[in-house]
Parts: sequence; C-alpha cells; structure tokens
Amino acid sequence: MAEKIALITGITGQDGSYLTELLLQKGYAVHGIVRRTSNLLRSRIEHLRRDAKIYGKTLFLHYGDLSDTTTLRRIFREVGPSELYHLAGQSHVGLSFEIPESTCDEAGMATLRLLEIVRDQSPSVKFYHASTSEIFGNASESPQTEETAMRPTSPYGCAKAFATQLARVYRQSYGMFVCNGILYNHESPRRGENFVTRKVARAAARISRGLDVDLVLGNLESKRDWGRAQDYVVAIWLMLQHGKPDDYVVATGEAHSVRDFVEAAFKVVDLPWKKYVKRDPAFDRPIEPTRLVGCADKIRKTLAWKPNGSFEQLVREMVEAEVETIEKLKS
Ligand code: NAP
Ligand code: F7E
Repeated sequence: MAEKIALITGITGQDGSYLTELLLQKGYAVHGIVRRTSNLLRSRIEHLRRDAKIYGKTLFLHYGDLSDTTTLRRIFREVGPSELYHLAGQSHVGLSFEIPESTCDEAGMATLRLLEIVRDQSPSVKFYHASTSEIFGNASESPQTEETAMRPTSPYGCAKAFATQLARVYRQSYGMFVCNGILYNHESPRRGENFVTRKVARAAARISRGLDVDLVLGNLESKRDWGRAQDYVVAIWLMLQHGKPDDYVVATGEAHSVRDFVEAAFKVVDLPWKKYVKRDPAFDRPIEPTRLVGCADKIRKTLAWKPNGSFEQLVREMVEAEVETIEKLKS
C-alpha cells in the first residue's frame, strides 16, 4: 500500500503528466481527475494508462469536471489524498479574452470550490495551487518576487490573481497548508500546440521536412521567462514537502523574445527563419503583460531548487522532439 496519496486536477495536461511520472517514481499512489471527452485517447498519459503494472495499481483516473462540485467532493472523499495538486483549467491567455467567463470559472471559482472541499473534509491536506506570472501583468517592478503587486492584464490573469489571494486567505484564516506556485512560462515537447514555443518548434521541424511552407505568428517582440516543465514539476512537489506552506516564484530569471525563440528553433534545423515566418496581427492580444521576469531566490534558498539547462537547450529539445515524431510517423 502506497504511503502517500496524491490527487491531481489537470492530470492530462503538460504539467499533470510530468508530475504524475515524478510522483509515481517517488512511490505515490496517484489519482487524477479527467473530464469526459469525445476522444478517449489522452496522449500525454496514454503510456502510463497502457502500462498494466501502473494503471489500476498506483495510477487511477476519475471522471469529474471543475464545474461539478458534487463529483469533486465525492472523489475527494473516496480518494482521501494527503496532497492535492490543483492544475486544471483553461490555461491559454489569448483565448481567455474570447472565453472569459468559462476561463474565470475554471481558473478562479474552481479553486474556491476545492479550497472549501478541503476546509470541510480534511483541512490538513497539503494543497498546491497553480498560480502564474500572469498575476503580475503590467508589473510594477522587474524581476518580480512573491511580494510584487498583482496587476493582471487578461481575464486569465485576473482569475488567477483572485485564486492566488484566496489561497493566501485560506492559509491565514484557517491554518490550511496551501501553497501558491507562481510559475513563469515552462515548456516541453508536451506543451499544447497553440502555445508559441510548441507552435514554433513544430513548424520549424515540419518546414524542414517539407510538410509546411510557413509559420504565421503574432507579436515577435514579446518577451517571456521560459523554463523547462520537467524541472518546474519538481519545484511544485518540493513546495508540499516543506514544513511550512508558502508562496514561491519559479522562474529562470532570463527573458527572451519570441523572435529569439524562432531564431534558435530554425537554427536547429539549419533554415533561415526570415524566409518562412509571417506576421498576422490576428494572433496579437488586446494587451500584453510587460517585463515578466521572475526572481527565484526564495525557492533557491528555501527548497534548494534551481532551473536546469539553457534557453538554447530547451529550444533544441523541443525541435528535436518534433523531428523525431515526424521520422517515427514516416517509418
Ligand atoms: P494545460 O496543458 O493546458 O492543461 C490543463 C489541464 O486542465 C488539462 O488536463 C485539462 O484537461 C484540464 N482541464 C481544463 N478544464 C477543465 C475542466 N473544466 N475540468 C477538468 N479539467 C479541466 O496546462 P499546463 O501547462 O499543464 O498548466 C497547468 C496549470 O498551471 C494550469 O492551471 C495553468 O494555468 C498553470 N500555469 C501554467 C504555466 C505554463 O507555463 N505551463 C505557467 C503558470 C501557470 P483536458 O486534457 O481534458 O483538456
Ligand atoms: O504566448 C506571443 C504572445 O501563448 C507567449 C500559459 O502557460 O504562460 C503561458 O501564457 C507570447 C505572448 O504563453 C504567437 O502574444 C506571438 O506574448 O505561449 P503563449 P503565455 O501567454 O505567456 C503563462 C505563465 C501562463 O500562466 C499561461 O497558462 O508569445 N505570441 N505569436 C504568440 N502566442 C501564441 N500562443 N501564438 C502565436 O502565434
């Protein structure tokens, strides 16, 4: 019988899938909440679900939706987790301007629902909330720390700011073990295809193999602090292992532009990017956050966490993974 039981919302997402692998390696029983979809294939965790030594033994999936409080409550009671990792929700900032209400319900209100379930049923459970650099938006200082004022610039950022502050209120008011991981952009070959890094890596690989002819992007001058998802889930786990609940910025401290990412990606496949990249303002957002760079001193000092690898290595890893996928499909 596994000693530690984790419940993960958003297990099928980029972070959920890497976190599941990490927790299984550490001997946890992992329970994930999945929503009903018309396609049963859950690509990022399919390898685990097909592994008879894992699925049904140490990994379990439960149907649920963030909007369905009754089911969330039932799953929580039946699973009896020692750690709850709340990662689920619509996570695309640009899309949050198009679907603000559902984004705010998932990124904001659903966190309140889960906090209430934990408060009622098992206040000692360790609760991780997936906060984000987007809470800083038009940041008042750079780099940002855990103390920087929240000034979000998107519906997504507003909902996450609400949930981040609620998590603090539940920690302070009820003594609950709740941590906000204020994570900056983190990427991997499992990143959703409509986020800029995956879109660029995929296009560079496909153009190099003659499968696409161009890449259409929005704002190339936009800058982000990009790290590796595989490292960031370690930070998430470490937060819940510490003696005291707290908030932590998780970042590399380096900013790069979308243009830098494009240049580095096309370099991996040895192509001149300017020949293939087109600009379409349709991909621009009504407003962009500014100066988003994180200061990860607190997590470095308190939990001995630091990011691994360089920006160029991240880009290479993502482009090479796309090339490998194309080659596999061909053979
Ligand atoms: P992701 O790949 O978009 O995954 C989101 C997950 O949430 C998926 O498993 C998705 O299920 C699930 N989900 C969405 N709506 C749901 C609903 N109504 N009910 C149940 N499940 C639902 O996101 P990620 O990159 O792994 O990020 C994880 C969390 O960290 C998110 O909350 C995100 O906002 C936050 N965050 C991410 C970053 C980053 O750079 N990646 C940075 C800061 C914060 P389906 O598979 O069915 O769609
Ligand atoms: O955009 C610009 C775009 O969508 C990055 C989420 O995980 O990180 C992520 O949010 C930048 C923006 O990520 C395209 O305007 C240009 O300036 O990859 P993205 P994001 O908006 O930073 C934060 C921390 C989260 O919390 C979120 O959940 O790239 N950009 N051209 C483009 N972006 C996209 N998606 N597509 C383009 O064609």
